[in-house]
Amino acid sequence: MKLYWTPASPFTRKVVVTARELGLWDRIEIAPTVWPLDWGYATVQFTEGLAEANPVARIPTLITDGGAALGDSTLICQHLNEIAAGESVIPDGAARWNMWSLYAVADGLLEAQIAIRAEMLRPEAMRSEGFLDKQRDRIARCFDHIESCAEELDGPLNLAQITVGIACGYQDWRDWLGDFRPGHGRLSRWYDAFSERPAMLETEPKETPAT
Ligand SMILES: N[C@@H](CCC(=O)N[C@@H](CS)C(=O)NCC(=O)O)C(=O)O
Repeated sequence: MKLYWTPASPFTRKVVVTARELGLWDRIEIAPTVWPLDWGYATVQFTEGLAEANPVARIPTLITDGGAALGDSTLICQHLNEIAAGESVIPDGAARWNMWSLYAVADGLLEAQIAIRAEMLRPEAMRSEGFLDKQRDRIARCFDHIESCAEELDGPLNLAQITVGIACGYQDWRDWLGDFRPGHGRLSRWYDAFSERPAMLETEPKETPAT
């Protein structure tokens, strides 16, 4: 498999953490991507092969062993879960839909974080404070929701936990997003432990290398 990747992307980190936790990481070849800083508001020069494989031209994009291009992290994680031998991060039965419910909140939180990142890349005079506030409000509601059902983070490892952990990590890394901990004690304590997992430590976010 081949993964279009950068260490700065939380959606890509979700895929990498999932692959590591499922024991599939050594089956994935990395294709590093570059992102000129105007990517947030302009069409940029794409890394060779990315737009040809996935016209949406976003990462993560995974080329499966069968040659299918999967251009969405949720889809990629489902594919990885399907081919993993014995391991699973998607529970069966009733627990499955509780997991997907929490997952969708954490994934929406990631989308809001990235929307702010893109807006912050615009020249200051072009930024919309209303848009930024809307995303900040969404992030606050999502963290409040996760805190209110934090007991769901305590079971066996699943994709919702991975996504919540990555959202917390992104919030810490982009310090202009603000500290998620005040008022979220159970989530904070859970994240302190979760962030020590080897798959989390080995994928801590970094800026995209220039070349
Ligand atoms: N829903 C997509 C979102 C992917 C996404 O937004 N990726 C960002 C990086 S974190 C990207 O490639 N942005 C480049 C662009 O929008 O031009 C997923 O889950 O994979």
